[in-house]
Amino acid sequence: METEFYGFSHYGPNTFMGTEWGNDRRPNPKEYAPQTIPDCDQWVESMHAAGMKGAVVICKHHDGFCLWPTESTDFCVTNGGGVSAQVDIPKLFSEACKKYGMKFGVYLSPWDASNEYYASSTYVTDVFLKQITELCTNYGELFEIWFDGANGGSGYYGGSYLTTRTIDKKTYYDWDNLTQRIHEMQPNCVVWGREFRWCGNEDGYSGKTCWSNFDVNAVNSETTNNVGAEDGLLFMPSEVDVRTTSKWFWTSSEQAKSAEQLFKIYLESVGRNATLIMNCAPNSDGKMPDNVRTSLSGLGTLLTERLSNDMALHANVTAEQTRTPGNFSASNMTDGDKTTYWATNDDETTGTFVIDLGELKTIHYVTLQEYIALGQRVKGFTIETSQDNGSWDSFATGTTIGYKRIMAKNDDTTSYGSGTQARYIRVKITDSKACPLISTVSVF
Ligand code: FUL
Repeated sequence: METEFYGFSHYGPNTFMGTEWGNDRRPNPKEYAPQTIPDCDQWVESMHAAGMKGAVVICKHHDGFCLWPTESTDFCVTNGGGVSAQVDIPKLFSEACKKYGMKFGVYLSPWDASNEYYASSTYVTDVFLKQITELCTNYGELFEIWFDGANGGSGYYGGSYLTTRTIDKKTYYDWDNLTQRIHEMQPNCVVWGREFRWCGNEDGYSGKTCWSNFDVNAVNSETTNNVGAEDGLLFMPSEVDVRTTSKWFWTSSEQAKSAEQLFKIYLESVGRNATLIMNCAPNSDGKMPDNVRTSLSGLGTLLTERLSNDMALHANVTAEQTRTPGNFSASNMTDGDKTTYWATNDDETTGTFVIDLGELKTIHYVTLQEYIALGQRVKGFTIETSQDNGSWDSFATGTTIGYKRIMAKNDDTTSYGSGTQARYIRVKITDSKACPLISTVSVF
């Protein structure tokens, strides 16, 4: 969750065919035909400029084409067109991530439309696990492995160039075993669909109420993924996956979303207790297109201008309740140390604190963070502002906080606006599953 914001690069045969899920036939490996070595350095540089802290590269999409020289199948870069045989995408991409100080992750589609063994157990043990093993051992440390829920069915990938082969997504891959194997190779890598959940849409938002807890019976239900489950037994945070254009793979006519649109997505994902994975699709020249680059760097500028200068850092905070004994004082929320936190006593599930900014300031956002290592607790809160510590105006009302909740005035993410004049900010935790633990309050 602390990684917060990272990228996705959809690139492969689809980039050259102008498709999202291939054509109604098995692609010819020669259709993946880079004429020069793809410029992964420039891809990652573009994502870094947006403020991302990591990036995930597509290594195999649903078409089954492996973008690295693999022993698991011939359907890979070794047999592609152009300079393909010299291209090892995870290698180039991981080197670029290292250069820009970004975490590195891989996407590997479980569903494989081309592999002759798909739907038999041989595929899982001798193809898919082999691919996972190659990616987990040859390219350095991974922070995330992305598996994708799309999986066969009655469309052309399940039908016309393969005989329809349906599998039970829950049991076929033996996820318990695969997850364990991944952790043996990559202890710090989080596993898609196991340790974090898809947010339930591809439009760039998590629920205003967003529990990191999840109900084991609800895994992969689109309706519940956005909100999570207050009493779910799994800690499985929401991850928002979204496109910077309207497609996952590049096509020549694609418009990029504006920096303002991407900023709104950020507020509605990172700002709602989810992580954000934003797709940036390179073109068939192996470059990140200019329009995407412009929006990404514009987003980076907005994040710096609007969310990096914390006016509450080292500000004076007083709380009406403070846990004793121990160091749980209100100043822990503004000390810039995410490992310290303010807490109430065990029997108190509400609490109030006031931040004094020292002078009148123009504020746009108030950010709250729970000390999430001890579980997500808060169910309701209000934020008010005052110029004189006497009369108070409502700023916003919310439900869950979680790892991070960014509140705009009235929780309205649509426009930056002219801000609110305030010296004092009062936060009331109105409901919590257990005594609230707040590690950070920030004001921007
Ligand atoms: C979806 C896939 O079908 C898309 O092609 C894309 O990879 C997206 C991230 O997930 O389920």
